[in-house]
Amino acid sequence: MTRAVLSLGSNLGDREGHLRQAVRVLGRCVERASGIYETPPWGDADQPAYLNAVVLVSDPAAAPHDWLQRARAVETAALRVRDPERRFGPRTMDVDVIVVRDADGRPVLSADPELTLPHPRAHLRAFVLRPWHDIEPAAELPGHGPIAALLAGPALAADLAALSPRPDLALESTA
Ligand code: PH2
Ligand code: MG
Ligand code: MG
Repeated sequence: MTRAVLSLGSNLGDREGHLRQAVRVLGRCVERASGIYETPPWGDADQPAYLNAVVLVSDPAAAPHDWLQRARAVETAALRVRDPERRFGPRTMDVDVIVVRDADGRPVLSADPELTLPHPRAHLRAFVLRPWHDIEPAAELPGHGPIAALLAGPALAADLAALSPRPDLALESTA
């Protein structure tokens, strides 16, 4: 049994459709889904704005690495093409594994370069922490403390101010 926090992002094509498809592909694993935010591109300014959201997932049968497999399956379903020249470049769908917790709620730590846990840049990314905080306000990012404290700190203030909630969009389909 593991639980994971996954960050979803899209900045090419039908961005909302890609996020909703991600939730469909993840299926019954999805316990909670955040609202959608419009966010300026981080890390590589020369690309369109993103839609970002976060989902909490769990599966009695999933080992930590299974979440990476599933993240890639979601990206493949959105026909993502990887550009090796642009690590932080545009993409139809990006699913990042932010944290994984074991059956007792303890965070899984991993230095595997394929799946580093917790995600090594999560503490720098308002577009991850803000939607995550909306659905799990007491969460902690191992090594960095409560995400509420990270969001209240000066380092993220400018990025947070640049996020716009998109209440006109919804991650979970009622159709
Ligand atoms: N993902 C990236 C690079 N930059 N910027 C925003 N706002 N949102 C993202 O999801 C994002 C990004 C590569 O993973
Ligand atoms: Mg990413
Ligand atoms: Mg990624």
